[in-house]
Amino acid sequence: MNRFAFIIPVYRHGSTLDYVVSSLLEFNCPIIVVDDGNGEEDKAFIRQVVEKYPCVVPVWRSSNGGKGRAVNDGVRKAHELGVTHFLQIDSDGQHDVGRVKHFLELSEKNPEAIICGYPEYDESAPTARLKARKVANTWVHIVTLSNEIKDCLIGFRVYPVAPYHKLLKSHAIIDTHMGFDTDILVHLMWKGIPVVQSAVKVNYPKDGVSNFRVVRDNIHISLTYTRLCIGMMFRSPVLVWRMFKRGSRKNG
Ligand SMILES: Nc1nc2c(ncn2[C@@H]2O[C@H](COP(=O)(O)OP(=O)(O)O)[C@@H](O)[C@H]2O)c(=O)[nH]1
Ligand SMILES: [Mg+2]
Repeated sequence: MNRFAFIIPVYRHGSTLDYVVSSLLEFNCPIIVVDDGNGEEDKAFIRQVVEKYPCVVPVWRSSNGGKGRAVNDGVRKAHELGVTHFLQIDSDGQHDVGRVKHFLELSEKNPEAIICGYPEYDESAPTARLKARKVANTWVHIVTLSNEIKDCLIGFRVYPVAPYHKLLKSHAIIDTHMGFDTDILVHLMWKGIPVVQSAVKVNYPKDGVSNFRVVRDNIHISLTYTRLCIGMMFRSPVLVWRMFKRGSRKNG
C-alpha cells in the first residue's frame, strides 16, 4: 500500500489555495503546502489554510526560489514524514481535482512509476501556450530518444518519493523555474523510472495570475534544454539500448 501525500507549491496563488486543499481532504493524507516566499497578502491566505485544516503541513521558504525549489523542499518534507508517493498539484486551481482519485489508484497499481498527467484543454487555453507545449514535447522526445511523453510541462503528477529524493541527494542540476517540470521528468526517465500517463482537464481562468516572466523564464528554459541535450549525449548508449528493447518488444 502506498502512503500518499500532496505537495502544493504556492507563489502568488494564495487566494485559490483553500479551494484546492478542501478538495483533497477526503483522501486523508498529509497536504504539504510550500510557501515560496510569498508577500504578506498571500502568506495570510496560507496561514488561514494551515490553521483551518490539521492535515496541512506547511513549509516556509524565506524567499522566492521558483517552483522547482518549492517542490523539492516539499519532497524533503515528504521524505521526513515517511511518505512513499506524492501527488503534485498546483495551487491556482487550474487542474481538475476530480482526477486525483484516479491518479492515486493508478499509482497503487504502478507503484514504481510516475503517473503523469496530460492536459485536456477547453477554449480558455492561450494558443501561444499550446504551441510552446508542442515544441517542449518534441525536445523531450529527442533527449529521451522516445516519443512516449504526451506532455512534459504539466505539474499534475504522482511521483514515487524514493527515486526523487535520491536524485536530489545526487546534486543533479534541475531547473528551478519554468524548466523544472520537464527537467525532473527527463532526469527520472533517464534513471529508468517508468511513466504511466492519464488525461486531466486544465483551464486558464481569465483573471488568473501567471508567474511567467518572459526574459528570465525563456533563459531558464533554453539553459534547461541545452543541459538536457548534453546529458542525453552522455547517456546515449543506454538510451539507444532501451530504444531497441522497446522496438523488439513491439515486434515480438
Ligand atoms: N511560476 C512560479 N510558480 C511557482 C513559484 N513558486 C511556486 N509556484 C507554484 O507553482 C505552480 C505553477 O505555477 P504557475 O505560475 O501556475 O505556472 P503555469 O500554470 O505553468 O503558468 C503554482 O502552484 C505556483 O503557485 C515560482 O517562483 N514561480
Ligand atoms: Mg498555473
